[in-house]
Amino acid sequence: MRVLSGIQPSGSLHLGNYFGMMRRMIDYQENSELFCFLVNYHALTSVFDADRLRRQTFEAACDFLALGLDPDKSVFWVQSDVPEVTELTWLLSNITGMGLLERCHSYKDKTAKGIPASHGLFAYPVLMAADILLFGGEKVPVGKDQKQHLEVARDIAVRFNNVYGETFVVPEPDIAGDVALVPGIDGQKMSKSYDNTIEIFADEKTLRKKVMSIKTDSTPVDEPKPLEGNVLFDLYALFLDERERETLKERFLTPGLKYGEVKKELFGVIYEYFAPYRQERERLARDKQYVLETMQNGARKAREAASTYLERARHNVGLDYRS
Ligand code: AQP
Repeated sequence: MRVLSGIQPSGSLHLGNYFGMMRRMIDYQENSELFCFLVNYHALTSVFDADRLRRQTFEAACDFLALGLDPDKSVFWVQSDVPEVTELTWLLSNITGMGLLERCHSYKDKTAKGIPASHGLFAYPVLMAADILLFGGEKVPVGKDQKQHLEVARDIAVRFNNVYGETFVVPEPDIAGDVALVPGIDGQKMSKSYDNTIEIFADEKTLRKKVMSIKTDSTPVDEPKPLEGNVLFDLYALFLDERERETLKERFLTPGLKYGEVKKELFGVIYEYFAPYRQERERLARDKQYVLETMQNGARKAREAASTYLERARHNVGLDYRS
């Protein structure tokens, strides 16, 4: 089974990225053919500072490797190292109806948040479809926020196959129920562009500050706390197994619980959870050459896999006029 997914180096990677996608991807490498990539072309829709994009791309590579992505067991690369994806985007664009893209809520959400309403942002789901179809991705682990984009990718694959004959694998989304949408510290979806994230590798001081500023309701201490829409509860639960979650539920429902104390506790839990990876993260950040070589090797493998699907697509649409 070919499992494939990408992540934008549009800012520091956060708990939403980790639980929605990264951790699950790393688990998949044990028993699947894993294709994982950093989508820096996508990040161009919201990052307009070249140095920042370079730095964040490198840092995202360090994050993934430190957390356990094994470049020998998987194909791990930077999107722009396989520029064929932009050619496929064009082929797909011509069979993608405007209505399909106009329905995408991510475009509306992002422009409402001040991200420029560019053609790139509007066409984002077509590039994402190309990312998946170019490598024959069968299963795509994503957070719930990407569900609609996955449906668009499926629609595009089906339509292309109908118009030009069997060309692409139709991908299946893989969305884990319990971590489907991780809230940010303000209660909206945790997102790099909403400035509401808890970063995976934040330093101790920043992490503490972020956790202490998680939005809570004003229920008096001596009353049971609501669980529905409780950001503090939802974030804490990410780090617990089922039994521990039940215990946390009981604590919230028992009068006397102080949000401030739970926040301090949660800070410790998050810090400890990622502590084993911190040293490796720091080592990788210093070993730029190793990281860059790793990404280069990954790009070579990805390019090889891409050629099968791109050649087939070029042939099926009739670009190979010499044949
Ligand atoms: N809050 C979230 N909960 C669950 N999953 C999430 N993901 C992102 N945020 C959450 C999942 O992480 C993967 C990579 O996401 P991405 O960086 O490619 O794009 P995104 O979904 O748009 O993430 P951000 O942080 O919101 O980035 P910006 O702000 O730059 O657009 C995806 O599988 C996503 O579902």
